[in-house]
Formats: sequence, C-alpha cells, structure tokens
Amino acid sequence: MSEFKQKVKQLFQQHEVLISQKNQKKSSGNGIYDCYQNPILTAEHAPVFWRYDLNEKTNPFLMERQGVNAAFNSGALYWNGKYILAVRVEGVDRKSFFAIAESSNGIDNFRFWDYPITMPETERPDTNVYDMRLTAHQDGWIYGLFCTERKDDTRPNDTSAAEAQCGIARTKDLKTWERLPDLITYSGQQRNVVLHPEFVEGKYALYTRPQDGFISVGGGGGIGWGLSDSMINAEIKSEVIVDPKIYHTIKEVKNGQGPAPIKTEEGWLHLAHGVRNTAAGLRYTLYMFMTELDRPWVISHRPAGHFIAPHGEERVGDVSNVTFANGWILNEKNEVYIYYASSDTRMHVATSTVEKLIDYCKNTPEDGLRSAASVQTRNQLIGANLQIMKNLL
Ligand code: M1P
Repeated sequence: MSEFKQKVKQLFQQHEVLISQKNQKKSSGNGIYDCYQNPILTAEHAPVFWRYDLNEKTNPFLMERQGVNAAFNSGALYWNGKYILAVRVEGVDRKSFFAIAESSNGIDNFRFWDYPITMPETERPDTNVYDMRLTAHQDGWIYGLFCTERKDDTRPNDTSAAEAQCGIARTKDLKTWERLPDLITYSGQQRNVVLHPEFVEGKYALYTRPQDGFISVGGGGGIGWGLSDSMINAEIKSEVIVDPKIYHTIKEVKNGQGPAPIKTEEGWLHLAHGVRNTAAGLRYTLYMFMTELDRPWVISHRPAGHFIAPHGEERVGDVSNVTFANGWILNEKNEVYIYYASSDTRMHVATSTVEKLIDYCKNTPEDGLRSAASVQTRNQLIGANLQIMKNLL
C-alpha cells in the first residue's frame, strides 16, 4: 500500500475511533440532570471527506483543504426513533452552515450525514446562517428558524456592522428544504426566534428576541411573543415581552428562548439562555421556566439562577464562558435529552426526565432579587433541614 493510502486509512481509522467512543455518565449529579464525560460532537467529528482532498494527484501532501473550526449550537428532533441534531458547523473561514448528525441513543455515536444541508437563499443572500431551532409543527411541517446575518448596508464603511434577522425554512425529510421569506417584525433586529409547536388562537406563535443592534439588545430586550397568520409570509404585527431581562440576575444583559418548549400535563417547559457581564466579558448560562398550558406566553414558574453553566473544560473555547442550547428531545419514555454547546466550540448532552424538570421548575425558589431575600430563602431550607437531620443522623 502506498504511503498516501496508508495515511488516508489512518485518518479514517482515527475518525472512527473518535465517533464510536462510548459516553459515560458522570458519577456526581445534582439530582436534576446527568452530565456525560465526553462532548458528543466536536470539529473533529466532521467527516474526513469534508475536510481533506483524498486525491493523491491534487493533494499529494494530504493536506486538510477545508478545515472545520467548531460544531455547536444544534437544533434537535426525535425523528423515526433517532436522535437528530441540526448542528451549526463552522468552517475555518468563519462561515456557519447546518448539517444533520444522527445517533440511536442520543448520548454517543453521533454521525454526520454525507452532505450538509443545502439551505436555499432568499433574494437577499445570507452572509452567515446559524442556531437553527427545529419545530415539528401541528401543521405537519418541520420548520427550521435560524439567524440570518447580513452586512448592515446603512453603515457601508464599518466592516463589522451587521444585521440579524430570523430566516425560515421548512422540510418534510430534513434533506430538501424550502426557504420562506424572513420573519417580518417591527423591531430593529431579531435573533433566537423560535416557533411554538401548536397553533395559538388559530395562528402560528413565535418566541422572539428583539434587539436594537447586532450584539446589544438595547433598551428593550427579553423574550418576546407574537402571532402570525402564516409562515409563508410570516409577520408579527404586535410583539410583547414575556420574559424581560432583569438587573442583577443571570439575564441582566440579554436572554433568549432556547428550543421550542416541551408540552407537559402541568404546562410548557422552557429552556433559555441568560447573559450577564463580568470583568472577563459576557457569561452565558442556561435557565428554565414554565408557562401555562393554555397561555404559553404566561410564565407560571421561574426557578432562580442558572440551570446549566459552563464547567471545567466547557469554560474555554472560541467564545469562552458560554453555554447555549437550541435543541432538546423528549422521547417516548418521558426522558429529556438536553443538547447544549460550550463556549461556541462543541456539543454536550445532559439527560433528565419530564417529572424531574417539572419538580425543578415548581420547587426551586424564585429569585428574590436582593441578597437579604436570598439569605431568608436559604435560612428556611437550613432551618427545616436541621430539624430533619436530628432524626436522620
Ligand atoms: O457567542 C455566544 C452566543 O452569542 C449570540 O447569542 P445572543 O444573541 O443571545 O447574544 C449568538 O451568536 C450565539 O450563536 C452565540 O452562541
């Protein structure tokens, strides 16, 4: 066998070892969810044939011709008994695209399909697309809502001036996508827009995140809510903030809905991200809340603080100190697979159940918004526990 062929073989073998690695539950849990030892997807999980030219004539040094930088912020869907992720793959050229990765058990052995998604463009081409939320809607379509980023043409001389809006596409097979016009709202920009899975008042219902600028949400902000008559020409005429950003909380600077909420008998479970500022830059953590069954825009339970925050190696990456989630899966056993990315670099999974997440939302105290209130809440727990401990220990 030629040296070139041997090197190719080695590349495929190393890749196979990586993607077929078993994932183990970490022993120390918090009772709310279980974490796993390995990330489920990294840049190195991208197929060898996406990155290398395998033709000896055109690539005698077997160079990586089209490197992949990261695999993160993935939409998720439980589909034909498989755990499907619509992964944000970022090339070394900084452009993101979507690619489907599939696993039979949801915690390891994620494999990318041969080709990434070919997402059609609108008449105003996207410069970058990312963070797709998948929603299997009551109308029978699977929708993908994502951020479309384009140059802000009102500031031609500022090479970093960008505009974010909500791109919309739909599919029945996750392979062929029909691109629909971008969402129209009457806010400056939009990111983190998510389609609710059911009709509300006979209309399509969307969680939004209005923002004044590309990075800064500005004066308003928070998770918004609005209805649209159609998804073919989606337009929200009236947008209201249902989960505002709040001073001195984990969502002081901005927040955004994660995946589409999960329906339970006791209300809708929501996962979102909150952002606060620190001397070391922005810190992104995940939080949960519940909304009423019949009014999915009305919050019924607000556990305080973060639900998942970056730990250990998760804290470091292209954008450090970030956890971000735009996908989770409920399976037929009422287990919930929470797919989150760390530091804009790689994907992880945490597993829980509907029962545990409802308990977490209902029984975790709300944020009292002052240190004194937090001490009072904690003292109630300590007092009750000290009584119990007399009999227990
Ligand atoms: O870099 C952290 C995240 O920043 C943005 O999220 P948000 O709009 O809430 O600030 C997005 O670009 C997201 O992709 C990214 O993970």
